[in-house]
Amino acid sequence: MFLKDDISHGYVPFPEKRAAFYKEQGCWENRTHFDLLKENADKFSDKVAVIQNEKQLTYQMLYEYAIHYGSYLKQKGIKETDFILVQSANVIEVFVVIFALYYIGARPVFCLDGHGSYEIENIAKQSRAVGYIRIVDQNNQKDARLITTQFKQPNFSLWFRQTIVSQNTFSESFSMLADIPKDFNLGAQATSTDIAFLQLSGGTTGLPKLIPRTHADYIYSVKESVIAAHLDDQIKQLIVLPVMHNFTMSSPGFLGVFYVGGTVVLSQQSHPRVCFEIIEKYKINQVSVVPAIANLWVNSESRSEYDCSSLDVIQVGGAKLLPTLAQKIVDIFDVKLQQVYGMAEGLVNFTSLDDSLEIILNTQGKKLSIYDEIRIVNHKDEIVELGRQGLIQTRGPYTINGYYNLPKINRRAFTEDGFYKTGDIGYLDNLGNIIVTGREKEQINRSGEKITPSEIEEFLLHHPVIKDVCVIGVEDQYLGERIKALIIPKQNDDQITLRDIRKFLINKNISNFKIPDEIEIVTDFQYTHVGKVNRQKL
Ligand code: OOB
Repeated sequence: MFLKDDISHGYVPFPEKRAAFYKEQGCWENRTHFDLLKENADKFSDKVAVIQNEKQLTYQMLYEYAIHYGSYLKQKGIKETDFILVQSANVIEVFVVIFALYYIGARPVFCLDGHGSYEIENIAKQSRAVGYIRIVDQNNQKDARLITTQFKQPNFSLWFRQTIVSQNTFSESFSMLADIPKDFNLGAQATSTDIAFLQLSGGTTGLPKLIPRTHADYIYSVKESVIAAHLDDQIKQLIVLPVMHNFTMSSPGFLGVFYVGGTVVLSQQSHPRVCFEIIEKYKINQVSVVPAIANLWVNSESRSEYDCSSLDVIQVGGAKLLPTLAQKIVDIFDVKLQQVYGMAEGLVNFTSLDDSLEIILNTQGKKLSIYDEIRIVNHKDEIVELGRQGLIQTRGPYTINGYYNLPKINRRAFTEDGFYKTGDIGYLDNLGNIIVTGREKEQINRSGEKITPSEIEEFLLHHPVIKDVCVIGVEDQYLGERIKALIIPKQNDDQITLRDIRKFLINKNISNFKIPDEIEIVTDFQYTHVGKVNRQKL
């Protein structure tokens, strides 16, 4: 069943035939995210689900808080199927908020903590969200005030805005619940094939690309990821990447840990000392990072000061992991490495924990589901010979069929037979492992954060002394890629510094991670034979 309202707002459902097939094969189960939490509360009751510093939640507490906060949201006027923006640091309260929304059948729109009011406003417009919940860390309160005052209220029928400050205890964070009775009858759940939430595609621009994931397709990807990552109830996972990211949520992520009744421990920082201390203290056995963090950790002198011997698996994904760094991770941490190549649009690939070291170091592994279809094509969409490099396209039981509310972009991003054009370049070996070698899409991958160059260029063209600008990604030892702006000034003697540029962009309220790391003043760009700036050459 698909909601009429969603269809009229541009949700592209799975084609009937494929949907029937995935159901028949048992991929899609008839349960929602809230059903999962309810089952977990019954099964794992007093087991600790989440820890952040001195705070912790058992499965039963998480369930009850979610119902309590959901009752509060409902009283505030949030209705079933409403889209609510959720922006959060890596704090424990976020889990309560997400499951509270699922409880009342509302749908979170997952924003990144780093997003500024510019992005938040665009995401609100695109999703037609009727509310915004910002969860901040104690250290971060100034930033929260900034966002809520700068944010212009869009013209919606209801605009609910709320900031939860993560304080010492839950009752302080959720002090608004004091007078609200917990009402177990208030919940109005979605069905499993409804949109559960919207996630953002990498490089969110003025027109954010929103990814609608259904309960059934997402839970299926979690269930398969649990198998691929060999999770069981002994899992103690450190969360260091942003909680709202797809990798952190489902590959296997915290949902995978909840699925088996394990424990997640949150860190707000990726600094080696901070993370090593948590690993030692809680005997963490699994963590997922991007290559830039892995690089920081393997090169950290503080490594020998902490006992990280509890670590069994380090997962690395989100950006290309070079084999030399991969080898260092295995040697220095004495762990199993698991490479993960995935995308918020759906498809995820894992190396197997039982693969040979050769495969683990050099490939991004195999597709998660036997029903995933991956094809490598040339520019005419023709399938190339096995082992040949080309464009990666995919469709399957948990890959979307279109972005939300973007019919024009969908015509370019998906093929007629429903394959998503990932924009990545790579090849398959004869064992079915994928090797990602590059990308065609105009995107910078800075420590796993995706940036669209044209968006930054657009902003900079409004700078009073800039005549023309080209933003590119350049290789960086620590970040993978850093952002460089090549600038042609209006007058030869115009003075432009990196500080000016940063200040100018900060004033536009865009995410910090999109701000150039470097600038170069040039007199001209290099062009391709069709007159486009030759980014590759630059
Ligand atoms: C993950 O998701 P997104 O949506 O932030 O980014 C997806 C893009 C991919 O299309 C690819 O360009 C790049 O990030 N990427 C990789 C990679 N993993 C992602 N490029 C090379 N090697 C890898 N291992 O980044 C994401 C979602 C779920 C699980 C893991 C990562």
